[in-house]
Amino acid sequence: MFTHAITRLPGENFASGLTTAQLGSPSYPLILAQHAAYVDVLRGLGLEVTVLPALPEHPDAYFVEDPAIVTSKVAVINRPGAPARQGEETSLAAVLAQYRPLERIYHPGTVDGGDVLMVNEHFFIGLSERTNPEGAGQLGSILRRYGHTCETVPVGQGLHLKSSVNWLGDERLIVTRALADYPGFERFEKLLVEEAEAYVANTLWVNGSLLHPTGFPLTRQKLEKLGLPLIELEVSEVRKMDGGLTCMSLRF
Ligand code: CIR
Repeated sequence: MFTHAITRLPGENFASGLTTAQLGSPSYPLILAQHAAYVDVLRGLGLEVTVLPALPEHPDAYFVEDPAIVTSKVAVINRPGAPARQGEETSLAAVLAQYRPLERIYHPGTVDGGDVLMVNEHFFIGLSERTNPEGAGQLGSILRRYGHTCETVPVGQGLHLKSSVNWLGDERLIVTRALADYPGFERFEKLLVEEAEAYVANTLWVNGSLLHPTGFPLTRQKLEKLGLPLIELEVSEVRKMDGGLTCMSLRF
């Protein structure tokens, strides 16, 4: 169960962040409202939520999931894979030091937290354009030193590993077709997301509830069969910046 979450407000210049999505220009008032609704949902699920101020020099910094990883035992300060995002991790370190011992990823390693999928004490580390083998190796050594287990997964398509696969509690994953047959996921029951609804693979488990983006009726029907509380959130403006529900918080 999570007791805390760290989030960061999007800044006025958030639209100058990195994106490959061609979904039009995002609205600042709307993303602020969507972010506020997200924070409210986390609070409603019993988490103590820290909302950090925007970092004007890093327009993507509200995607706090990427510059750090927090486990039950340690916080890892990442070296983000996109040069424009390097530096976001600095102010997070001071915050996370209140909760966990800190470890770091060093040059030439790069790791984005969006590539790190936690399933209880086991970690799947995606190798992507953002997380390189050196970074994954450093992260693996840190995690093992703290008693965790881990393995790497080639990401293939999508920005991060968690763009395509997420944990739904127990031994269940939500996963796109591209990763559904990955041997490392064999032991899981899989909720398959069709190509047209790929974005909903970024569904977030929080204390037994599932937060998912609005607008994916086929997958919603499958999620309903799990019998877990479902919370639908509008994240249109976040999606325009290649982000999703998992990206906007660190939960621990
Ligand atoms: C980026 O390209 O880095 C941001 N615009 C989006 C990051 C999304 N983060 C995530 O999936 N964990």
